[in-house]
Amino acid sequence: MNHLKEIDPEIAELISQETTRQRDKIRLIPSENYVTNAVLEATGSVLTNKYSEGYAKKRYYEGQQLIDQIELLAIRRAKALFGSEGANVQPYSGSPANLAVYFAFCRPGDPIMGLALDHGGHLTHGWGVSITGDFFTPIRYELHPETHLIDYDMVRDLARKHKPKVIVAGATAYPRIIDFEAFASVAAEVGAVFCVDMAHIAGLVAGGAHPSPVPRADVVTTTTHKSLRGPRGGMILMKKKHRKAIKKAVFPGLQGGPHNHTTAAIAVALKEAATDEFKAYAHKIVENAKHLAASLNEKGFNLVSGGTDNHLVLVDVTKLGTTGKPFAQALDKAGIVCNYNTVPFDPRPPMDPSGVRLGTPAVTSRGFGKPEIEQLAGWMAQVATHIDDEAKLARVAEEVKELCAGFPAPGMPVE
Ligand code: DSN
Repeated sequence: MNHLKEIDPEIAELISQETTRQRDKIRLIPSENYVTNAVLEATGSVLTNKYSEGYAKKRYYEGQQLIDQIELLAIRRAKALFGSEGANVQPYSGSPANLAVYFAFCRPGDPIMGLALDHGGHLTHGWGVSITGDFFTPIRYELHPETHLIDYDMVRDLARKHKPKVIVAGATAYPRIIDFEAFASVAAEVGAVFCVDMAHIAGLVAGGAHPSPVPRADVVTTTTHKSLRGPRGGMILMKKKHRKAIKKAVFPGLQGGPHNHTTAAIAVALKEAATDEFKAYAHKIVENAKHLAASLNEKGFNLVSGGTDNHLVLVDVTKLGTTGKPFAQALDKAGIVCNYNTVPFDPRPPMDPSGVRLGTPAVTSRGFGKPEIEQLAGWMAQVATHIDDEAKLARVAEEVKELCAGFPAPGMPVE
């Protein structure tokens, strides 16, 4: 970063400190990861200089000889990796991708159905403060109060009653496999477009570590930077019959020029995700999450739904005598970064809910396995009993740093 250091030493210094933070801490936010140097290089390339509104062979600017090839390559790779009939790689991220789907199939005020945010859904699945819950009429299904699994009876009942135009399956804090078949049959019965937001699990789907929604869904949205381990961006996969509607909704419906540096980096990530190495990585993410769940269970942590089938673990920490926010803050001081999160039927407010959300994509990228996960669970138990003990938290942070030094993460300079 020699040029940056010279032109803007303040920003250079902040990036350098963030690099150190990512290198020295255990990052457990389930939606974060470490991209490879190849993805970083494509993201930081001259492609950022180019405008290319439109789609390949039909642009509103000249000079697209190479941009077209890049976008077509990304589309081909997305279709091949996920087995989809169509792919749009222009959405700026997951939220615009979801909005584009609603825009493609709904008019303002139409009913759209998704998992309630406080039960593990996403803002853009129709939560009130989001444009998706304001411009459309949200119908929210929830988890079952005892099992904390998606209440498929509720999904069917609500769908029959409200006839949503779009039914969304997908979550940001749901540790179990989603029954796409069940959703597809409800959507078919009520004539809804079936959309799966697979942002969290895209890498698992790519690597065969989670059932794919692609064969059953009309459209599948995703971010590209979570378990898929690409740059910050979005994609929509679709059945052939929906290709035109999605195309129109993304551009000119919702966005201007695509971010070509991101498109190129998505193409790189998709190439990486098609390798046997990535398949092993995807399975290891799940193995590590299951092991983390089992280790935390042993130490008396209370896990939502009792465990996990995917990359994340949701923990209700109130039985440990704390709440989500102070526990997450203490963990951060101990070098373990997660986010506080509501648990199903949470009586506490979102700014200090009952739980924390933990995910294994990033630690798996740096090569953690069983022993490191056990060590991690041990540290988390120590933090739970020493939340206000600054010296203890600092000691754990030193130990965490030492462990991390032995597991260099992709894209991180090694000291
Ligand atoms: N904000 C993301 C997450 O952390 O789950 C979802 O978009």
